[in-house]
Amino acid sequence: MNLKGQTKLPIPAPRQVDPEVLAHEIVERLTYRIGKNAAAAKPHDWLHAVILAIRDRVIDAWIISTQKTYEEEGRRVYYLSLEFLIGRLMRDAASNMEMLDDMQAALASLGVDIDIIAALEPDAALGNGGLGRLAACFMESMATVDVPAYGYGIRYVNGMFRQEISDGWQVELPENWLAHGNPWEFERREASYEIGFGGRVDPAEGEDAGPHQMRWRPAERVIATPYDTPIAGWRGKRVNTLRLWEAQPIDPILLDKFNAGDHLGALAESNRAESLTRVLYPADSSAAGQELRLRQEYFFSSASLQDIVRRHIQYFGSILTLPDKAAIQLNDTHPAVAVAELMRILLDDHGVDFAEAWDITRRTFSYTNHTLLPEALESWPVPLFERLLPRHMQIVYAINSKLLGEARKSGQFTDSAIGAISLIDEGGDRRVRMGNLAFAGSHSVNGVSALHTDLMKVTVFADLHKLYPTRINNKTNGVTFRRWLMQCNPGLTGLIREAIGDRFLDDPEALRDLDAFADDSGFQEKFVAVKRANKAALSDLLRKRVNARIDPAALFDIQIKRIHEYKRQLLNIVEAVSLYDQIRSHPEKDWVPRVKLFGGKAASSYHNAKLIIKLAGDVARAVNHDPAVQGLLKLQFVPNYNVSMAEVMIPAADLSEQISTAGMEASGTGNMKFAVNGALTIGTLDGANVEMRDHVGEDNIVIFGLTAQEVNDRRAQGYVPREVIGQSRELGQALDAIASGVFSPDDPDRYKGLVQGIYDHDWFMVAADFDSYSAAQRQVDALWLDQPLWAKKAIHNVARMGWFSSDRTIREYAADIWKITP
Ligand code: B1N
Ligand code: IMP
Repeated sequence: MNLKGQTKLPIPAPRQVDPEVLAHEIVERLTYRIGKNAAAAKPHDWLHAVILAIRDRVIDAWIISTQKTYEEEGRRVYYLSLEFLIGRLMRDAASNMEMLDDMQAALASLGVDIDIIAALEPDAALGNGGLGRLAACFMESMATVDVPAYGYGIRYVNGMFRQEISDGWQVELPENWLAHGNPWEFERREASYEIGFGGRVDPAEGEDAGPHQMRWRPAERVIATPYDTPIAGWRGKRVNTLRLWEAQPIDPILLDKFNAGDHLGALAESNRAESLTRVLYPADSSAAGQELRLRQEYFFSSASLQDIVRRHIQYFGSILTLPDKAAIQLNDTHPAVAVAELMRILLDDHGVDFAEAWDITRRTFSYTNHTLLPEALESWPVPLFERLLPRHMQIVYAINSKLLGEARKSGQFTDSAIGAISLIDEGGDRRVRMGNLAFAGSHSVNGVSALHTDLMKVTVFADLHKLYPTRINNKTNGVTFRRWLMQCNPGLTGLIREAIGDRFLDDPEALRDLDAFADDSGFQEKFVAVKRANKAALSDLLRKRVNARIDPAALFDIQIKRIHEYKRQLLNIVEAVSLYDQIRSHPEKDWVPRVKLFGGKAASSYHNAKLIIKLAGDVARAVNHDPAVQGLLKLQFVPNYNVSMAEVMIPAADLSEQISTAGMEASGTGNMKFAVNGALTIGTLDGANVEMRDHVGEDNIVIFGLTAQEVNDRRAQGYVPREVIGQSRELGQALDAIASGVFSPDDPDRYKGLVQGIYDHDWFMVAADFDSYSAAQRQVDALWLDQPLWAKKAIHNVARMGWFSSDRTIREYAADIWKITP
């Protein structure tokens, strides 16, 4: 069927937006869609009705965008990601459709407080942290800069777990974000596909079957059904689709078994299918490694590719032109099996010969690498891969033979270098290397910050880079300023508009004009007042949530991100302990009142990360209640850090902690959100911090610690942390206090092992960077005492962060990788 003719169908007329019309529409939705009148409506009903009213506007624009995409017949982008960390959508959609103020007024006229109902919307938390949130920022930016794009992922029933803190320890609880239904999504049963697992492979029958053509007969099959969510860009210019797959059984119930009395057996297949998309793996920066994870990866990659190929053939007739019309971006290696899946579709379903199939595949895919941490590089045991995906295993071997043939022919590689290029890791148990598969199967391989990209070329991908020297390129991450400035910080946004007008709303680089106000004392005062109001709001929230009393006048020093040893929350806590000692020893000094806030989740199986959370709580208890500290230092661990919490904490920060061991944080994106909201950064020269320093200027950021090169050199020379600790009295005292149970009298040995690790190997260089970090913190204190100077530097940060908009990042992807001009 050719659908081109359909594009001439009439499109809906634009709707009016004013408070009166909106109020009417809300009440109408409440009545006829939810079945309640205003008197009976509960807050959740109002939320639902409001979302439906916004959604109608979004749908109008969605239909127009979709038609435009079909008419233009240009290349589309497919962003494949196992994670989309979206957060709430109501304010985002209303603001992007330019109806937020009118909606607020409409609700007020109905006696409903928009803030109260907005807070009821659950976070769509289908991601762990930075990687998933980046995918969400990219979706919004692609719509904003008018790139026709689809996001493809999994509709997890249980996304990121809810974190509770019980007796100081992290407890993980399931979060049911779909409990009240999801008004943003549309089930599309007509676009379902079958996904196979296991079974056997036979040679294809028929006379014209080629030598590479096979027939895979899976032993097990499930159905993938999509749910579509519209994603609106700024000013509703374009609305793209996020398509998330749900697994369903082929037969919901086996009636023969049921009738024979085997009630559990009758539902076994159904449960097995549904468990595929039940939960998000809560691992950040580490490979999950279980069979269910590989099943999830193949499930969503196969469904997405079948959908992409189906759409392409429907409109363009032949699969051979796929690369001209489709650019598929792999968000890390989680969807890398898609490379083998497209090869299978080309070879087996369409009889394309191997060389041409490989050419089509490589022209279609591109791959983004997000980490160099060895524990995060995905690889699958060959026996598991072969059992689950026997046909794909054959294809991986065939690709490998071609790849290694090319490497040999080039004559520039030793046997060990050939081993590093291979798709199969032959050391120990044999494993399929997903990074090498993604690299080989793509025409572009990008890193996410300049430093990270440089390191890719000399570490994991050194040999592949030598073989294909033009393939690696950099695309420094960015964040969407709609959510991370305009929505989360209306006070600052209003102040900026007053000062420099509205141009920055459409072009974040126009924030530059604010540089002229950095020295203006009148503007500084207003700027400080906005920050102060945001701090008071956070302080109120923390009083309600965790009964914390924090003074908005103090310096708010915030570290929020996943808990990971390389991110060095431990360095921050140890420094706090040392500061605690110093305040007690020298109460007469001019100490700056500081509140240290921590937040973030630990992977369920990550012992040290959980221990670090407990330590933060233990130190907080001791410090916060010690009268000798006179309220000069407070610590607070904020439970269940998520996107919505980030939206309150980031605008309230004075100081942003970005203190990873240099060379280990691929980019960071939290760092960017803080700076554009007027926090100063204390950080290492890691990830995108390096480029942030270049943009904001080295006077406006506090850099400390070893560089990536120095970290490397120190390790190569044989780093002895015990010697370093011996030379730093402050560090030694702080570590010994922690190790000896000063903060854990109920269990004095609790932190022995953790501290011992620092003495023995200190892989993350906490000791090596401690003195430099501590000195940097005292530099921060001194600066705080000069409030106008602090304000000036903070304003420069806001003014100079425009380049870190994800719109810029997406334009670079479009121009250099996808080759499309929006
Ligand atoms: O991706 C972010 C970067 O800003 C961060 O620096 C980086 O750490 C993060 C396995 C990951 N890298 N790898 C992951 C996530 C889930 C998983 O199962 C690895 N996350 C990052 C965006 O570029
Ligand atoms: P970063 O690791 O500080 O760069 O964090 C990147 C971004 O990911 C943050 O700004 C948040 O938007 C998001 N993020 C990080 N950790 C979490 C988490 O535990 N829950 C929800 N969002 C997170």
